[in-house]
Amino acid sequence: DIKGFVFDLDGVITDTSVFHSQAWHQVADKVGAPWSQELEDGLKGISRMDSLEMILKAGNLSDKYTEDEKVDLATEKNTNYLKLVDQMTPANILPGIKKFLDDLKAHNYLISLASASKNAPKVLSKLQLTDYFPQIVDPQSLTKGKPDPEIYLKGAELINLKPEQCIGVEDAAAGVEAINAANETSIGIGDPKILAAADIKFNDTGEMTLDHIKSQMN
Ligand code: G16
Ligand code: MG
Repeated sequence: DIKGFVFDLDGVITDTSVFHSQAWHQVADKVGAPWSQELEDGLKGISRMDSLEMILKAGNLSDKYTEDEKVDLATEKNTNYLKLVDQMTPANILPGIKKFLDDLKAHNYLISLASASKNAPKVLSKLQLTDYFPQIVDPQSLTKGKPDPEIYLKGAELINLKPEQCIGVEDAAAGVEAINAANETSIGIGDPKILAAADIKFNDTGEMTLDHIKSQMN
């Protein structure tokens, strides 16, 4: 029986993925790496340093920068990103999410957050959703990023559930892969072609209700 939900943040609770892309795009232009929709999609759910590495690789620039210079570039991206986050309000919560979280609470489901973002607590606070997520996986405690299952296993552990008792909710292919590898039930929100591996698929957050989930389970 499902007893809890482990949530991704960016692209599920709110659309910070647009801000991440914008902030990285500025860095890509600066270093002269080519930007594409494919690269943009591939960065979703990927940690900050891994994202930078993907961008540099796309421009064959990986060897051009020292580790220190790479840290500086990643810091620059984060500065760009935080300027955008600072303008966020509860109006940036994606459609249906507030009601879905209220329904989960009303039905006593446990909730945790499995975001790769070190800025997740700040984003939740801007959205005034902090109280819904008493358990947040600390991305600094991870040894591997998505698609490794580690973050989703920790998300279940934080709410004292077995992975099989949890549903993981994602917008990124790497994240769905992580949920499946953790042995949780996966919900993929977005382009069904990109999220083909998800157990349950919705085109957007507004479609995600407890009833719709139940009707798609087995
Ligand atoms: C998010 C984004 C990624 C971002 C990562 C790290 O993951 O989707 O694009 O690179 O967090 O974010 P930060 O630089 O703020 O630490 P998720 O797991 O919330 O989708
Ligand atoms: Mg995401």
